[in-house]
Amino acid sequence: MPKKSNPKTRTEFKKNYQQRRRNSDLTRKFQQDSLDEGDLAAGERVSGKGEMSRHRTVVGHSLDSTADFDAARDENLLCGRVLRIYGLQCVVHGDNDIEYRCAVRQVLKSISTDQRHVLAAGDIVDFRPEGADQGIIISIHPRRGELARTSKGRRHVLVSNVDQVIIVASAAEPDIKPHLIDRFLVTAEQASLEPLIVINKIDLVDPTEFQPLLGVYAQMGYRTLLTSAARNWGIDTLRAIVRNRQSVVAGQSGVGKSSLLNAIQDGLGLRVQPVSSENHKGRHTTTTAELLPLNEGGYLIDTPGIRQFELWDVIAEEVAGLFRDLRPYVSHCRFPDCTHIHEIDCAVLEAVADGRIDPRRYNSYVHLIEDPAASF
Ligand SMILES: Nc1nc2c(ncn2[C@@H]2O[C@H](COP(=O)(O)OP(=O)(O)OP(=O)(O)O)[C@@H](O)[C@H]2O)c(=O)[nH]1
Ligand SMILES: [Mg+2]
Ligand SMILES: [Zn+2]
Repeated sequence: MPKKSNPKTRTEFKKNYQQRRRNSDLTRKFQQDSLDEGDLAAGERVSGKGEMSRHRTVVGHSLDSTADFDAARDENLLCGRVLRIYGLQCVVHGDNDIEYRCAVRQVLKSISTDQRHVLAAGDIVDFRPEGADQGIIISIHPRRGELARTSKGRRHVLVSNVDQVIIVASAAEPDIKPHLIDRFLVTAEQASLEPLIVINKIDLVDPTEFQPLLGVYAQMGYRTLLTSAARNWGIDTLRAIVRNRQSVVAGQSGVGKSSLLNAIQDGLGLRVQPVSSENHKGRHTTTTAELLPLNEGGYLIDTPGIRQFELWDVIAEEVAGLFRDLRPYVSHCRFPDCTHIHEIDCAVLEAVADGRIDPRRYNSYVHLIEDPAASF
C-alpha cells in the first residue's frame, strides 16, 4: 500500500475561493491544486492563530478546499484503498490493515457530475476514521490508470489504479479460444494495462501442444504462464506476479479463475461469491468491481462484469493499432483509412501473405472488425 506521498503544506486562500468551490471539473481542479502547491515559497511557514484562519492546508490532491482546512487540524487522517462501493458507502482497506466502512464527504460528492460516482474501487483515499471501523473520505489521490467504459455518453470508471490484467484461458474444458484471448489483449492494450496470459488446466493436456500458440504471444512481448490449479503447477510464479500489485482477473466462465485465486491464497475465490451478491443489490450490477486484498500485499479483482471486459469503447479504426503484431504495418498502407481486409497495397495483408504476421492472429483481427459483439 503506497503511503501518502504529499506532505501537508500551507498556502494562501485564493481570492476567488468561493467560486472555485463550485467548480465541477475534476481535472481542472487537480491542475489548480497542483499549481497552488507549485506557487508555495520553499520553507514557507505561518504561525499564530490570526494567520492560521487565513490559510488552508493542502493534503495530497484534495478535491475540496474546506476539507483541506479541516485536515489541518486533523492529526488522525488515514490513507487507504477503496475495496468496493455500494450505494453511497464504500469499504476502505486502511494502511493499518483495518477495513473501514466509509461515507464520502458531501462536498466531494457534489464535485462529481460526469461520473456516476466520484469514487471508484481501487482509489487511494485519505479518510478520517470514526469509531473502530467507520470513516469519512476527505480526498482522493490522483489516479494512475483506470478501467472505464462509456455508456450513454457517460464515462464510468469501473476500477482505478490497476497495474495488470491476468487473462485466464483453459487448455481444455472449455477448450482454449485464442480469439477470446486476442479480444482481451485489445482491451488491455487500449487501457494500457500490462497483460499476463495464463493457460490453466494444463493437467488435462500435453503442454507441448500449446507451445506454438504461446510462442506467438511471447514474440510480441506478452508474458505467458501455464498453470494447473488442480495440481498446483505454476502457482508460486503466479503468486509472485500478483504480489504488491493490483491485478484484474479476466476470462470466460469455467476456466478456473476462482480455483486459481484459491490456490494463490486459501479462501480468496470463495470470498468472491457472497460479496458479489451484496453488489447484485445495486443498480449497476455488471460494472461493480471489488478488490480482494492479498496477505502478501497487493489486490486481485475477480468480479462479474469486470472479467468480461472485452471490447468496451474500442473503435474499429483503432483496432489494428491495438494488435501489437499489426501495428508496425498500418502506417505503410496506401490508403490512410485502410481496413486491412480488402484494400490493394495493404502493408498488413502483405505481411500476412509472406508470413511476418501469424495468420491466426490476423483472423482474430478480421473477426473482431466484422463481429465486434461476438459472444463466446
Ligand atoms: N482439471 C482441472 N480442473 C480445474 C482446474 N482449475 C479449475 N478446474 C475446475 O474447473 C471448474 C471451474 O472452475 P472455477 O474456478 O469455478 O472457474 P471460474 O473461471 O471461476 O468460473 P466462473 O466463476 O463461472 O467465471 C471447476 O470444476 C474446477 O474444479 C485445473 O487446473 N485442472
Ligand atoms: Mg469464479
Ligand atoms: Zn492496410
